Amino acid sequence: MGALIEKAGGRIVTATYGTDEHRRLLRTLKGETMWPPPVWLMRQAGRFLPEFRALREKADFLTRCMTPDIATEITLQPVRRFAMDGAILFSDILVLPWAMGQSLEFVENRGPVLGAIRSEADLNRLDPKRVPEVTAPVMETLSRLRKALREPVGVAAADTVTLIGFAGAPFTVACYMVDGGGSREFAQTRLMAYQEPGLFDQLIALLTETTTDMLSAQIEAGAQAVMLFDSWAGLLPPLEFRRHVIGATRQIVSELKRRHPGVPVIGFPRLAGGMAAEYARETGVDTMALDTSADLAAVAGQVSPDLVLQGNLDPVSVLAGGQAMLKEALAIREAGRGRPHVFNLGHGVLPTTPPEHVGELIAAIRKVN
Ligand code: 1CP
Repeated sequence: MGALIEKAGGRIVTATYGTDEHRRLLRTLKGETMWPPPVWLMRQAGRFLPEFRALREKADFLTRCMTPDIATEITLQPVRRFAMDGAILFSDILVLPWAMGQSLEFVENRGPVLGAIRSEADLNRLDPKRVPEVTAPVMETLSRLRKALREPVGVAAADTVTLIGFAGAPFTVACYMVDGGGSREFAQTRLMAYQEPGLFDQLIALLTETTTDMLSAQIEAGAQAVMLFDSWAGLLPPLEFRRHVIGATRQIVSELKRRHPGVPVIGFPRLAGGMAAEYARETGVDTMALDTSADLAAVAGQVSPDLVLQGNLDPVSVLAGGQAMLKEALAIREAGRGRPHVFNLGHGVLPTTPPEHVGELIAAIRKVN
């Protein structure tokens, strides 16, 4: 098969695949090697599309996450346009602490602001038992999405798009919970890990357990794969990295595997650098997502040939577009040839990225040669 079809203003947006070839992302996440590789983009939902900005006027961020009609629509927007191989749930890593009762507000041009956790009393005020009820709308969104993706969605054919659930990994979520918002250094969080290791361990343990349960609920609601975003993993030195990144991730993955054998788990230890190979070996993730700084070919030489790699085009190159983007993108695609690889960015797509650049990128990745 493999005949290219043209839709959406004459651009090549997808390819038709024989029956054994559909669900390319799910099959790759389970370890198969595909050429060309499946493709989706981190943070593809709710960021760069004009049709998202229109919805943004309608409700604040948390309301958008918690309203199944809106969250379903935002998740499907990039699929409708580009037939992405994956649809990532529109939600946020901070929904979990908010669901446990931590105050959270998304402030325009500033980002999230949380009531910082600094003491055992603060920690004890969190209530993990509230999570299933508060996050019920997210699970409803996932079941609607799973149903919607059984039919054609825009230029995507029926039953070809893999639905991805996600959570923040414990260390990264703890960063926002302790520092009380975004930061470059998350100094308060790292100080707590050194000065009050007992308290910090309690926080990580709470997040490990609640994240496992929430991801498990996402799988039960229809997610076909789940991803753990550890965006700030690279801030930790090796000993702390082993404890709070590798240790926590390993616990989550092993429990998910026990409850849902066969459901792929993607880990993203951003800026892990020299610790990435150990993360790959020790956590049990099926796929390791690489950030922009990693050399995909070099990492491929350091990890098991069965480990799926995902990534890792610089999001700024997609903002730039043109030959610069295509050259980088095709070099990364080539570096993944002959092994299971999911083409993606090394971090989230930037909000100001022109949608046409994304269209050109997807077409180039899907071109068979
Ligand atoms: O103003 C708005 O409309 C809110 C912007 C926004 C959006 C669209 C936030 C606030 N979160 C999201 C969605 C989101 N966040 C998704 C949805 C699906 C997708 O398109 O991928 C996902 C997977 C996330 C994950 C997320 N949130 C991460 C991990 C990935 C990464 O980019 O490193 C992190 C660190 C966050 C925290 C967060 N939420 C929102 C913002 C602005 C931030 C970053 C805060 C900071 O550190 O400055």
